[in-house]
Amino acid sequence: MKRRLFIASSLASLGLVGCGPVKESLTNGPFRNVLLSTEHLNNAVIGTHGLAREYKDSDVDRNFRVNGLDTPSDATYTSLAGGGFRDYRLVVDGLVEHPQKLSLAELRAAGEKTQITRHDCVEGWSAIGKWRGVPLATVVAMAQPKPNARYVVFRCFDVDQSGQHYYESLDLHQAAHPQTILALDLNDKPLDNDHGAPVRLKIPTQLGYKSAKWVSRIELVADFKAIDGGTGGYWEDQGYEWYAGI
Ligand SMILES: Nc1nc2c(c(=O)[nH]1)N[C@H]1C(S)=C(S)[C@@H](COP(=O)(O)O)O[C@H]1N2
Ligand SMILES: [Mo]
Repeated sequence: MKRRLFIASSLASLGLVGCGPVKESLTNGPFRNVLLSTEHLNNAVIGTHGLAREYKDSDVDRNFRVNGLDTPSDATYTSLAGGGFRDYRLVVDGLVEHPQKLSLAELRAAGEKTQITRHDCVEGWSAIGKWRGVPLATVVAMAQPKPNARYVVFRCFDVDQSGQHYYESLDLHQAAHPQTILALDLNDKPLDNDHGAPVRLKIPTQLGYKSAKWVSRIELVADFKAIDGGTGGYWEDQGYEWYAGI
């Protein structure tokens, strides 16, 4: 953990990594190889079995930083947000026996849990937040993955300047981790739009970019090679590692 954060923050201080505006220099510049070679030095400490540390209420950072692409401003998202997300439905489909379209009330009724964990961005900043939501495992189980399903892909509402949608993926093992949740609340309030309302992934055992905000759809797939750049996520397509375990 310390080593990864140290590497992340030293790179960040040199301006070599970023989760937002500096994307161009990362992907096209000479630093791409530096990032890739350093990232693979970071062996997982928590791994996929261990638990991320949980904190006390008094540890919570009340001002949780906003990071990443811009909050979606397209007509669909704006009108859903305008209606307090009453018409939002989380689609769960792909390789499942029972596709789902879940309202926020249905999601909450599936069984909420709270966890106070630290979010670690690859740029070198961290923030402790109190997250409340539904274990991803619960939602995946409702849809009942078919035997050939291996990954859970998160499709997001936001797009970058070239029109590329943010997306992320986990394998079923990571998806079943007890601290991997679909968060609806941050610090005792429904997520605000900038933090990913109405539903975001929060996976404290992995780096921040895995915690996809503004999730519109969860798709179960056998592999993700055919999706966008084929590496399993928006940042992965720019060279970040798919496995971002802390
Ligand atoms: N849909 C979407 N999810 C995203 C991002 C994004 O740009 N779009 N940025 C990621 C990155 S790099 C980080 S550090 C966190 C930031 O979450 P926050 O804005 O709640 O701090 O969201 C992650 N999830
Ligand atoms: Mo990030």
